Amino acid sequence: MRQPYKGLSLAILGLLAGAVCGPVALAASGAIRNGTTGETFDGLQDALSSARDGEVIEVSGGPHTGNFLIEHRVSLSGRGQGADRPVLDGGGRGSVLTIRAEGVVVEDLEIRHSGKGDDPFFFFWGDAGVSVAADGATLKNLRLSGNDWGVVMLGGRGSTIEASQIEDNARDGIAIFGGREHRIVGNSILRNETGVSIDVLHADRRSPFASLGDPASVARIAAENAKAQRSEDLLIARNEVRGNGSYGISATWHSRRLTIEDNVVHATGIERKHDVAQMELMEKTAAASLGLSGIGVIDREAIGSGIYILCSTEDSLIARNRVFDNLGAGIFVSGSDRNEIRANPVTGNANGIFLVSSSANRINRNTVADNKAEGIRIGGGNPLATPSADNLLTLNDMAGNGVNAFDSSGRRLTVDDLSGVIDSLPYPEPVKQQLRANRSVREAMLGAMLQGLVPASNRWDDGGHGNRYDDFDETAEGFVDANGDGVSEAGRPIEGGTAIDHHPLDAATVARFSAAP
Ligand SMILES: [Ca+2]
Ligand SMILES: [Ca+2]
Repeated sequence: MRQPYKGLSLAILGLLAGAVCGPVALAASGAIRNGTTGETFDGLQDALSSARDGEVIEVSGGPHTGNFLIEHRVSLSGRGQGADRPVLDGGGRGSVLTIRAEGVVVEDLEIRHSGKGDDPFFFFWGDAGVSVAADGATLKNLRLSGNDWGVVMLGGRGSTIEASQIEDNARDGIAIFGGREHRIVGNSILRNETGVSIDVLHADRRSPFASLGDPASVARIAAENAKAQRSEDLLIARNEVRGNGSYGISATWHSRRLTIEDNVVHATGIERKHDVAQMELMEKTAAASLGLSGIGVIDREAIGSGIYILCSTEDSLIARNRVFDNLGAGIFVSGSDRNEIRANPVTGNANGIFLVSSSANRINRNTVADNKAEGIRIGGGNPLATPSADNLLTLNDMAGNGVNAFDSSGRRLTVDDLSGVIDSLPYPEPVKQQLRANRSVREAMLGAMLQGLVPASNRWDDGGHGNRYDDFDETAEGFVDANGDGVSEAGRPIEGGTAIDHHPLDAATVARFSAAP
């Protein structure tokens, strides 16, 4: 009769054993602790949810797997062993850490393995290691890798990302949408799609690009663009930005008053390759929606550039960045006005500094050397692009470039210059064949287009001082300095058009001016 109870006793013993094991399990998860109150937690989310403003949540051990949300003004601090930081792991789903409260600090953690969006067109923001939609966040000494996006910042003001490693994320390392006064300082940002991207914030959580397939949406897109919050007053400084796929640092869509300074930007498009298939898919889809041929949605000349500012990025400073050995240009400026590009050493890129359809920029004191094609180039391959105007270039030191200086803005185009763009014109194929075959047809049909292409001019000197060209700084090369002041009385024509530097400098003179504060 007592036999059945024996089994029951064993079961109870088992339960008791489980209970005895309890404190052991708690000890392991005592890895999560409210450092302010001393309370320990089994789960990180419990600790974050119960914390009050001003408290510190300490994390060790791990990996802690899940999606974590911070809705209070707390600090989340990793307590690692030596150089190993405790790990938050998204388990391949969602954003790993989401910040929705002001003044949050996250430090000394590794954050990895977010979900990966299957949207091939980048229309949605997708999942991130850290997603911030709040003011005044501080992220420091983090390692973010293997996420879809490293950090996504949606709006907000006054957040800082510093001293962190942001590596090998599928999309951008740090993506800022409509941010104000954020500081991105002293990070290493390696082998992401783009290292740091700065863009506008649209209200409906995606690029309005996504709805281009719907013709009725065009007006809505325009309205959204007008409402969208641009990025302003950001500081991107002292980062190493290496080996990212498309661009090292990019800024677009009316971003303004950015300061991009003292960064080292190299091996863009080389350590990680730009995803050509992805680009063509995206381009085709966008173009089909717009009824275009699909050529030129993405500017191929800019791919692999170290620093790329485009689409009305204005009133910004790009200074003292070391930009070298990038697949594309060192610094590419497209459709962007009133920026200052100053004192950057730009070496060993395809082009050094490249401007397309950009006006009233100041480009001075840059050292532009050993770039394969042009050192400083104004005007791209597309003859239909609006010429750049009123840029001022002074005290730049150009040496060892394929062509030191090039400026096609002042050239008046002929009908034959347009031969190369016939493919992209919105005409039926038989008309294009006529255009290709018959000059008088080209004259008749493209003449009006030419009338609209007014040449422009840029200043390659300020009336007293121009730039130094190593192929025009000695008497044998045409440099004439009768009064010995280091400034040539003979001007140097700039290849590609009609521009002239009226006051070229010799090497000693440009060095002396550039050394001045
Ligand atoms: Ca020389
Ligand atoms: Ca002189």
